Amino acid sequence: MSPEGKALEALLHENRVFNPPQAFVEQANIKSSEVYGFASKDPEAYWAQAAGRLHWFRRWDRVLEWDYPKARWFDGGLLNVSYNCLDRHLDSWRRNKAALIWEGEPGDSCVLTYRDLYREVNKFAAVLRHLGVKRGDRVTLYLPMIPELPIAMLACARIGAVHNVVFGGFSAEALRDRMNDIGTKILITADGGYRKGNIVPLKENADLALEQAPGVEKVIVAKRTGQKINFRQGRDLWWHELMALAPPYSPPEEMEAEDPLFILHTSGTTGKPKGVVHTTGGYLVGTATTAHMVFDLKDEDVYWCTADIGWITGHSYVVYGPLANGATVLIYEGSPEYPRPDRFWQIIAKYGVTIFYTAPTAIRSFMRSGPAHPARHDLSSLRLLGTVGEPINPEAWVWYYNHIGRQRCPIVDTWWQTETGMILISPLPGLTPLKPGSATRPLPGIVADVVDDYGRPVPPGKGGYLVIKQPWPAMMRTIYGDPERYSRQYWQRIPGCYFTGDGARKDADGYIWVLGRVDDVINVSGHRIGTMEVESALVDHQAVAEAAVISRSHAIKGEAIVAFVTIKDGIEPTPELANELKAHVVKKIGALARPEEVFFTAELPKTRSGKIMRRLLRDIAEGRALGDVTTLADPAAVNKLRQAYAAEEG
Ligand code: 7RM
Repeated sequence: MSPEGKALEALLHENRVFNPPQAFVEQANIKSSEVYGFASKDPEAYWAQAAGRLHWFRRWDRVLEWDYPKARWFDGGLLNVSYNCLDRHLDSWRRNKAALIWEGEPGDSCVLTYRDLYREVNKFAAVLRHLGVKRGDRVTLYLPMIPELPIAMLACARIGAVHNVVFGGFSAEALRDRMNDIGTKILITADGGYRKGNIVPLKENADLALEQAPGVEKVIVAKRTGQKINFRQGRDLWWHELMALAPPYSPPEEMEAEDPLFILHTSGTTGKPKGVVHTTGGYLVGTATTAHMVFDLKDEDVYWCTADIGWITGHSYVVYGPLANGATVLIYEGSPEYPRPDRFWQIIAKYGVTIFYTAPTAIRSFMRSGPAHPARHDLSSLRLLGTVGEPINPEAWVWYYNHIGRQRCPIVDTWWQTETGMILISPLPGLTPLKPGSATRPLPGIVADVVDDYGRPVPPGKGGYLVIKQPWPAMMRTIYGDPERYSRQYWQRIPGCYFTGDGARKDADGYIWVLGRVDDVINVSGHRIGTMEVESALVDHQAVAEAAVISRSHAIKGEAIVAFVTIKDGIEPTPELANELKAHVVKKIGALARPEEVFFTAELPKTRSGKIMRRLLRDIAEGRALGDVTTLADPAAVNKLRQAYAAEEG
């Protein structure tokens, strides 16, 4: 870090402001900014009120016990997450309301009402109990996006078992490591799943993983594709056969607020994946209340978050937050591009989706295939859009606003992490004027700031580290099996604060602009530049679809900027265009950010959740052997890219 504690220079400035449309304001769940004042004056009273959204078997004794960096929320309280997401809705007219609308990639579909979902969850809870699963036992779920996945999660929650969802796109090794890390006894998987018209061989992967996961006693297999699989007698059991014998009711356990609900692994920049532990009470209070405020959920909504349930976004905002609110949730199994690039728009029109929440990387790929695809479909049901996962460049924001929201829908740019469990920084859609590219302000009850290495707030407009200064209910409680790493990595880096690992700047209005991970920072001639800012400038050029910027060592400047650029269909990747792009960055940011090199590529290396793996691009630019590629969506593409880069470098 620099001696003055100067963390990051913020160079891009976006001045457009979009006010919430009057029609939206009038019907919004949160109409008055008083909630911010109330929450900051008396945070515990605010969170107690939020907890009042839930059903508690026993009320908590204390809202918060904060023994830095250990938090206990709603201690003494007893509740059950599946009871809150299901049972209590059955006492109302919602019993026959659609809870899940499910669409398979091949075009099959089904609807589960709250009553249906309740019945399936009860039966599966009974199945798990019958197999000897008890409170606190860990259960791994390795499933496609089919109803069995949320059913199994809610069934675990019902009996107090701790679920560990492993994204269905992960490999056998990744599954094995995660199961062994947490000591799983039961694995729930499927024969296969559909993706881009192909079958993902989940059971085959699971069989490989199980060869080196001796602690797993039983494997429950849901039938999705019907393809031939190996079945080991005594260990493997069919989901449908177990369910056929299960009783229709299985009582919910009364869980302590601080009992763990799930473990979800997240990859750090280095080292093995961390098992992030989330608990019962605080997590559900946090996700239920933010789903209500940020997505403005109403009973009439058809809500669609496109994230896979295997990521935190799917846990918090496909399953728990929306179902705790009694919402109708759409789940789509497959790829946005199958069978054609307009599948999402076709689904929105088919079901009359009102709230649509997706990732910037998806939006940029929609931009690339062009506005004609959404233009062909009736998207008039949409009333609110959201984004999550990475900073959204203003051009993509404005495209989303114009071509998907058709200038009617506010966009909630929601900043949060696996570790935070719930959205922490986001607009409230009926209240907050929007600036494209900014997640705007911390939600009520959240205290966030931008600071230097010593924890001192940096002046407006200056870059620094994004930190959170007060505990919040859905915060991670520990890393499974490694409490020391929890303290060190998140709470000791900046004195007194939760360290997010993100760089940000705050503008004069107090709006936060997330600049990306601080390990994605480049230091050119003493200027620390967020790679995202350069990327944003590149994507601002009409020829560019997507850009990833990294640095390689440079004798004079310390580091030099290398831009990997994907251009739009039908445009030629010429040396002239490369020069034009360099000039464009200079125009948008300044000469200090001028890329040394612009390298055109058809594909950028991405994780399966769509995050660009800049670490691999750095390896390529430095001519090093590639590091760990096991989390890549397409490991072959990165090798081609490396060869092409080496050839051009001569
Ligand atoms: C929800 C999720 C967390 C990291 C986080 C940021 C980046 C997420 C935004 C964002 C800018 C956003 N969890 N990030 N949301 N950056 N604006 N709205 O993605 O654990 O997988 O990733 O993602 O860098 O630290 S995550």
